[in-house]
Amino acid sequence: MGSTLECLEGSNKVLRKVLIANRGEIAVRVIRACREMGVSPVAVYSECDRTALHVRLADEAYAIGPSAPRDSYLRIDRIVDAARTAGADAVHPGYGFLAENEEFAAAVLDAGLTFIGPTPHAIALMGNKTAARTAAKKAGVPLVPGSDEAIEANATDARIQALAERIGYPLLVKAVAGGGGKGMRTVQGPADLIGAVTAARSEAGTAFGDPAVYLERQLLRPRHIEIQLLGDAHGTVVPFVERECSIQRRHQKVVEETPSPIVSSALRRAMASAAAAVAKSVGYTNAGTIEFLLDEDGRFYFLEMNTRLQVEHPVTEAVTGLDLVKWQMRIANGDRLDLDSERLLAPYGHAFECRIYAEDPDNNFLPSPGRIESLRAPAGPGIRDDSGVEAGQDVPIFYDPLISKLIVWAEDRPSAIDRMQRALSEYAVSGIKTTLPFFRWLLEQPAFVDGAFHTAYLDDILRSRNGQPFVAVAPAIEDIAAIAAALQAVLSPGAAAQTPTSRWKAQGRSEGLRD
Ligand code: MV4
Repeated sequence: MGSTLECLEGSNKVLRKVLIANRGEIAVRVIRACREMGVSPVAVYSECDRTALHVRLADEAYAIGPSAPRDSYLRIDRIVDAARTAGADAVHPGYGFLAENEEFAAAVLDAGLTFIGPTPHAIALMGNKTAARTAAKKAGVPLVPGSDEAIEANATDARIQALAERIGYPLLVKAVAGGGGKGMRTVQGPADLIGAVTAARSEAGTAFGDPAVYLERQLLRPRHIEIQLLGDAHGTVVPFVERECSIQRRHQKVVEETPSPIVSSALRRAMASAAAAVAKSVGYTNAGTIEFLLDEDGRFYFLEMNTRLQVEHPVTEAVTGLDLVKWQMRIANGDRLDLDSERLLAPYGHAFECRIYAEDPDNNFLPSPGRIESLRAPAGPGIRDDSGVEAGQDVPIFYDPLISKLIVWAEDRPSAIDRMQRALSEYAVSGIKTTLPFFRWLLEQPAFVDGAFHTAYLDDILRSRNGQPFVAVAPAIEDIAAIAAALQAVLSPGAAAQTPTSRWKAQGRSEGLRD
């Protein structure tokens, strides 16, 4: 503990106390990094979070308002006040909430504190998707054909039609202030163009307070592959091995892995240097991610940049052995990135992350908030469970219902799939519905096992299943199976323990006997 603190004190700034402007698993994740560095973590919390894990793990905690995000975790004034009151030196934003809000980063700096993230300028620049495309183009990185600027607010229909003809169909109307698929529309041909632009503008105006949209040719069945990077305050940018994030449901990532099953080391190097070139061209500092689309011919295109630590950062940590949150703090402290760049591009083994949600997969993934009655997380070799909740606690209705991120590492992809299946079978949660049964099913799908998927794969396969349940047997049958398994365990213990002779018996054990 002491040695790291000395290291932090050795450079131009000192981080002794860090306020974490977030909740849930990411607040816990940052608190853990603080602890290991001898830095005192300070929590903030909303009304419903007053007894949350992140509050109990911190050294101090400040109430910042009612449960609705806009009244607490989005209140820049209250969070900055809490940081001042606590005497914090720095603020870590986590992801979501204010993490990519340039006004928040600026307010933290104006209060004389260090923001553990990029500059307000970099956040604003990359938050504007056409400005980000311009930066990528200048850096010599391939772009999907599209408009260089937002469509002018007063553009005539004929002008929009002409722009679209030049780009080609099918195309996408995207919000300039958007990202993550919000305010995006598909256009198959000229007939739906003007309607889509009008609808997208209105959606973007409501969602982002900025109605500006632009056009991009739509790639069909692309993969989503992203490059993590770090930039220090001395001009060094280091890119990492890619993350494969094509398994998404309605624009929400569901499973991430690294390395990608289809990226060669030559392609990895090309994508990594493209990502680093974009970051360098804007003087990027701290952790960021460049998203690419990869088409069926293996060509990649710049999509957008995320100016934050991402949810899926642990898979990168698993195959590189680095702690990205600690590096964020060192960078904010003014330290130099003295990392071996070869090591960052040479993944050791393979890692997956499953985002386990309090949602009912048998009811169209409807959120399932409520009290967690019991919870047993998997453990053992190669397992990491980044969770923000505990048994006896409530999953609030106010926030993203993520319960935990289950990360596994193993020496190769097939073993990592085996290990994830083992971990999922150990995971037992009662009191709320979770997406665990869905993941147990997904990890058995041939396309998943073969790595033969793209960004539309999961939505397509879910649609084709037509709402069939993910748990193979009905609850009444499960109970009978559990009783049968228990009877067998009592009457012939050796046989029961050693030979799960059928699928229903194994099911009976895992579903019925878990409490
Ligand atoms: C695209 C695309 C195809 N072509 N852009 C969706 C979220 C936002 N980040 C951008 N997105 C897409 N942009 C072009 N020119 C397909 C998607 C897309 C997608 C991208 C990444 C991961 C999942 C996706 C699911 C559907 C569509």
